[in-house]
Amino acid sequence: MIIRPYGDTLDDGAVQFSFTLPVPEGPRGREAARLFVEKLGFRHVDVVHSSALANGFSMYVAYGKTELGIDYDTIQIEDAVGEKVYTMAEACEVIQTRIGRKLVVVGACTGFDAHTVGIDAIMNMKGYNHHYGLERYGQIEAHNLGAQVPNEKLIDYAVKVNADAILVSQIVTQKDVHLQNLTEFIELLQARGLRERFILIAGGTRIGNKLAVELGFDGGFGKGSYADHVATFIIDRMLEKRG
Ligand code: B12
Repeated sequence: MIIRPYGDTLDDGAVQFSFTLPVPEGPRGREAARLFVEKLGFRHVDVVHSSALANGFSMYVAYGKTELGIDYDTIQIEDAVGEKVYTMAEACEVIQTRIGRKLVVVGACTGFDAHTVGIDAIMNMKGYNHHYGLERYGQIEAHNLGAQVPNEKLIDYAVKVNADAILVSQIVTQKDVHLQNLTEFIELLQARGLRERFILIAGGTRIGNKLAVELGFDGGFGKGSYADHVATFIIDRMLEKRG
């Protein structure tokens, strides 16, 4: 099935753009914006909004139409967890009966990244969007170190409490700082011979399972993730490791 974006009518190919240009707002800026969208291959381009941002800078909203489409049937995704996601009660039951001890999970938002809400959503007692966080799980000992935690400190802490899994949150992705930071984290673990000791999970708005695995993590979680997904992933990995 071929699909394409639409606006007024199904299949009309309409796309909305929003971008800034380093020029003053005005007719010349608007024409530059129109030509830019046309250059991307869109037709029937219309600049519907423009405004000045600061001296010499302006922003634009434009519409354009495309005939390109995507074959939806060929799309494959690689999520970290499959269809079966344990509820909190199920997760605790499996940990108790099949692992036989509490799991220790340590998490932080690392580097200079100050965004705590994402890691809190996964770890804090109250959780997020009607899904309790890992601190609420009776069979999980959760340590949330907060934000702006240096990679070394997170690793030291995980060693100290003998963690089973380490959770790393990265929300700021400007200039690919998340890639540098996550890579440094893996390199530090490798240098200390600790890579295989922990189940490593990366998460954040622009993190997916594929990217996380490419960077050397066991799994990755993006938007819409809950503690349920993370607990399921850790349990499945623990059971896999134990054969
Ligand atoms: C709140 C907020 C802040 C607050 C943060 C307060 C706090 N205590 O966290 C404050 C004001 C401090 C802030 C600061 C900055 N912010 Co800010 N901030 C936001 C905002 C509005 C919401 C983020 C949020 O809380 N989302 C809600 C949570 C629940 O969603 P989430 O983080 O995606 O988490 C979910 C998943 O990603 C995943 N997840 C996340 N982490 C993890 C970890 C694991 C292990 C797992 C499994 C899953 C997981 O699960 C969560 C639940 O589903 C976003 C814009 C937005 N609407 O997203 C910008 C945004 C993230 N901020 C941005 C920026 C640029 C900044 C600043 C650099 C601004 C500045 N110039 O000073 C500073 C950063 C300073 C720093 N050193 O980090 C940009 C980032 C752009 C980019 N691509 O890098 C955004 C996208 C805004 C924007 N559009 O420009 N910010």
